[in-house]
Amino acid sequence: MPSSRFPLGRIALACATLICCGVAAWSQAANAPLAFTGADRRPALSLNGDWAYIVDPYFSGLFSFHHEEKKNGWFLNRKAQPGDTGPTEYDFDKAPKLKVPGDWNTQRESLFFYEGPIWYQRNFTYQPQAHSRVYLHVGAANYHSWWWVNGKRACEHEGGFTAFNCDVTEAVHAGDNFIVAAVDNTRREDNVPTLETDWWNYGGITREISLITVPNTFIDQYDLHLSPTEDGVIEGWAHLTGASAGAPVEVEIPELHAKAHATTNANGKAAIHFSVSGLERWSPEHPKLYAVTLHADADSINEQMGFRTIETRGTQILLNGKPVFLRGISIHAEAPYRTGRAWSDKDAETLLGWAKDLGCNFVRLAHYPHDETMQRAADRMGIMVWSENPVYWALKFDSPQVYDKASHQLEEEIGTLRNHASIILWSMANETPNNPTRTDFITRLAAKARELDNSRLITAALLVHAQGNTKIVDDPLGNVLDVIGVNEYIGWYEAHPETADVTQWDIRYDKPLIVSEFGGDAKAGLHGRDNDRWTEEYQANIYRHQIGMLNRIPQLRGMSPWLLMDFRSPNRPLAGIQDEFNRKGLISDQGEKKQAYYILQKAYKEGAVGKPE
Ligand code: GCB
Repeated sequence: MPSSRFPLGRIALACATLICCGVAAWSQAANAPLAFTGADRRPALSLNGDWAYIVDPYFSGLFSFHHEEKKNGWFLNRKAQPGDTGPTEYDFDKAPKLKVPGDWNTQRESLFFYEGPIWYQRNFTYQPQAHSRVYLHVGAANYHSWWWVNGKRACEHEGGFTAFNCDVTEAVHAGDNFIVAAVDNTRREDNVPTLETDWWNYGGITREISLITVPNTFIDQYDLHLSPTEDGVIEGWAHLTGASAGAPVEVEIPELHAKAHATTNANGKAAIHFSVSGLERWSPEHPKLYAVTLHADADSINEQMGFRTIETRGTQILLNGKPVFLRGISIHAEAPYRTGRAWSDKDAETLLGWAKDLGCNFVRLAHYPHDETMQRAADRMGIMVWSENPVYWALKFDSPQVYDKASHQLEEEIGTLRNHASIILWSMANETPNNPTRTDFITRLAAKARELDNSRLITAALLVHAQGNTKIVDDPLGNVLDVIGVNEYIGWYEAHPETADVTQWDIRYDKPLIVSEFGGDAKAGLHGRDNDRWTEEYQANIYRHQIGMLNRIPQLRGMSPWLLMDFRSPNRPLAGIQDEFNRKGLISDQGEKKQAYYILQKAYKEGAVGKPE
C-alpha cells in the first residue's frame, strides 16, 4: 500500500520504476518506506557487519531471460535440494562478504568502477515483542534499493543519501530470519543526482542498518525549536501514527523543569508550545544540548537537542538575534584516511575536528544530505551546518518525475534531520543552469522546504557571470532564497589568482551572501613557485588573493571554500597528480595539511576575513 504520508511522490516513483526497470507490480505490493525523526534514538538490533554479496550486472537475480520479473528470484535465498528439477545458480552461503556499512568500491578492487546491481544477504535472529511494529532502518543505500525479509517484499527506495524505514512487522518471525537486498548504483538521466557529478558514485549499503522496534502507536516525526517570535518559548509538533484524535503527547526537558502537554488532531499531529526559563541557547561558543523526552501512549523517545534561532535582517545573518559571520569550509562525505563513503562517528569527528582546528564555526555539507552521525557531531561540537539536497548541475528539470524524486528526497532529509540545532540552512541546489524551467523547479522545491520547516533559512549555490572584471550575481533564483550562495573559481578555472585583486562584485540582491565555493587543486607535498599549477604554493596563492577580494564584498556573511579534504572523483584522471582525486582539499585524503590550510586558519583565527554586519 502506498503510504498516506507521501502519496503523490510514491505514485510517481512507482511509475519511474516501471519505466526504468520494468518491475511493474513491485511498488504496489511493497510498503512505501517512511522518514522518521530520531530513528537512531530507538532501541535497535544492529544489522551492521558482514553481508554475503553477489554481483549481478544483468540483474538476472530479479529478471528472466525475457526480462520479466521472476517469482523465484534470488530474494528467496534458495538452497539446492536433492531431486531438484533444475539448477539453483546462486548460493548466498557460499558467496563472499562485504562489510556493511560500506561502499563496495573501496572494499574490492574489482568493484572500484562498478555501477550496477549487487545483491546483499544476511541472517539474523529476532524475538518479536507484543503490541509493537518492526522497521528496517537503513541509513542510506546508493542509489536504488529493493528489500525482502524471509522472501517477502518489504520495500523499495530511491535516493542514495537519505535514511528510510520499511515496515517489516508482518515479515519477521521468532527465531531465524534473513534479509535480501538488491542495491543498484546505475547513474540515470532521470535520477537525482543525474548522470554527471564530480564525486565517486559509491554503491552499496553505505550507512548503518538496523531493525527498530516501536509500539503500535508511535511518534514517527517531531519538530521542536525555539520560537523566533516569542522569547523563551519552544514550539513545534509531534506526529503519531496509529493514533486517533485526542491522543495525549508530552514533552519534557528535565534540566529546565519544563513539561508540555498536547493532544493530537484528526491527522495525528499535536501542536507543541511551552515556555521555558533559564534556557541556555545553542551556539558555536556554547553548544549546549538538553536531554528531551517525548512520550505518547506507550512510546517514548530520548533526544539530545540544542535550541537557537536563526534569521536574516537585511544583509545580516542573526544567530540568537546577533549578527554572525559564517567561517566555513565545504566537506564531502569522504572517509578520512581509508577513502570511500564516510559513515562513522570517528569519520565525523575527524572531519569536523579538522574544521574546528581550522577556526570554522560553519560547514557546508556538500552535495547531498550527510549521515545523521555527522549532524549529531556538529550539534555536540558547535558547528553550524548547511545541509544540501542532491539537485546538482543539470537535472532533467522539465520532468515531473524528477521533481517528485527531488521533492521526496527533500522530505526525507528534513523529516530525518529537522531537530539538529546545528543545521541553519537548507540548500536547494548547486550550480544549476539558469533557465525558467530550472527556476520554476527550484522555486517549488524551496516552497516545499518552507512548508516542511519554516524555522530555517533557504539557500542554494548559484553560478555567477562576468562582465570584464565584474562578477554579476543576478540569477533569478536569488528571489526565492533567504541567503545567496555563489561559487567562483578565479585563479583556477578562470584567469589567475591575482585577478581576484581587481575583481568587483555587482550583487543584485539585498540579502546575505555566502561564497560557497572557491579554490584550486594542489597535490600534498608538491612544491614550486606561486604560479606552478598543482603545487601547494599555487593553491595557497589562490587563498591569499581570495581573502583580499572577499573582504571587499560588503554583504559577505559567510564562506565555505572548496574544500576540507581531497575526495575521489572519476572526472580527475590526471596521472601522477590527481589519480582520480579532486585535489582541492586543504588536507589530503591521508590527513596531510597543505599550505593553504594554514593561510585560511590564520585568517579565521585572527578574524582577518569577513564581518558579521
Ligand atoms: C564546483 C562544484 C563541485 C566541484 C568543484 C570542482 O563548482 O560545485 O562539486 O567538485 O566545482 O572542483 O570543480
